[in-house]
Amino acid sequence: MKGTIYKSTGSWYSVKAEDGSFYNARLRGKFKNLDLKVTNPLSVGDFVEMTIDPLTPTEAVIFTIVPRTNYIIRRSSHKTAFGHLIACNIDQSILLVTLKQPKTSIGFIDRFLISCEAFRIPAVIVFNKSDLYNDELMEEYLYLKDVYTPLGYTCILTSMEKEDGLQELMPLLYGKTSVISGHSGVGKSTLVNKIFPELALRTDIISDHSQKGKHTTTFAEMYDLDETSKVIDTPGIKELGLFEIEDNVLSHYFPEMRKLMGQCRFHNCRHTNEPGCKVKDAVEAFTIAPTRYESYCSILFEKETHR
Ligand SMILES: Nc1nc2c(ncn2[C@@H]2O[C@H](COP(=O)(O)OP(=O)(O)OP(=O)(O)O)[C@@H](O)[C@H]2O)c(=O)[nH]1
Ligand SMILES: [Mg+2]
Ligand SMILES: [Zn+2]
Repeated sequence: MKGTIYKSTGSWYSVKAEDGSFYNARLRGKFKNLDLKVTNPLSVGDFVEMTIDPLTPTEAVIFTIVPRTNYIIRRSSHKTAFGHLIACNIDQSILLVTLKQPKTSIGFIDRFLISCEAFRIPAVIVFNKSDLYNDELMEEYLYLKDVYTPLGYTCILTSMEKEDGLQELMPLLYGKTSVISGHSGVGKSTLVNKIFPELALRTDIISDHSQKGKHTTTFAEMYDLDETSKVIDTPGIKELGLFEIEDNVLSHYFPEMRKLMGQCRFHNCRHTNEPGCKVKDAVEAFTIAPTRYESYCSILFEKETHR
């Protein structure tokens, strides 16, 4: 029987079968993740094949993972050479950020967007907690919106507290599987609770956590909005290590640099000190945002020191 993983809590998976019923499932025997070095062999969003245990009809055994179209992965916190799968087979990434309580860094936003570009996952940036923004932070939001919108990332300003901005976000969720990511405490679960008011129980649980960054959510979980729309709540990301991105392709994951591909004097230009570099020209002309170029350089140099 075919199924989709809705939740994973270590070695047990909650799987929704084709017929709509949920099973507690385990993986059969030892299961190696073919080409990925990851700490978890399966994640939310994985399509699997399973057999139902005739003795315990609510339990199933997974024996096949259908090849993934994409995945979001972060570096494992305890085994740094390994990744941890957050979600698979997704259509859209909703990156929830805040300019206050806690503040999301621009470097983090850019790293996250690069990993979305690498898998061609469209990304939406939701700036939450607008109720806490003063004039200066509102200006910062408007600046960032001007930076990211032309690159193809829709920016939305929300306040879950005031229920502002949801009317802009909701239409983007229909007909897709969306994963909601971001640092701990930015309001991911609060958003999921607004989308699914019937999960009121969960609201109760998290409403106590008035402080930031407590890592309230510990496992990713998927919810059905309707037949064709799914939303995945995920645990807060501390640090986003990038995987498998070579120096010479890094700029391809910056849409504004990708546009200039092949125009530099040297075909293997790294866009740092080379003469005749169109990317640097664009940075000087402010057609590439300085913050974006800074992110590019910091990732490039960080990769060098890791060698
Ligand atoms: N002022 C304000 N607080 C908010 C807003 N949205 C969420 N919060 C609060 O922020 C805190 C953290 O929210 P959560 O939804 O638990 O955050 P999370 O992103 O799920 O965090 P993790 O599960 O730890 O990754 C809670 O106290 C929320 O009530 C908002 O728009 N404005
Ligand atoms: Mg949460
Ligand atoms: Zn160049």
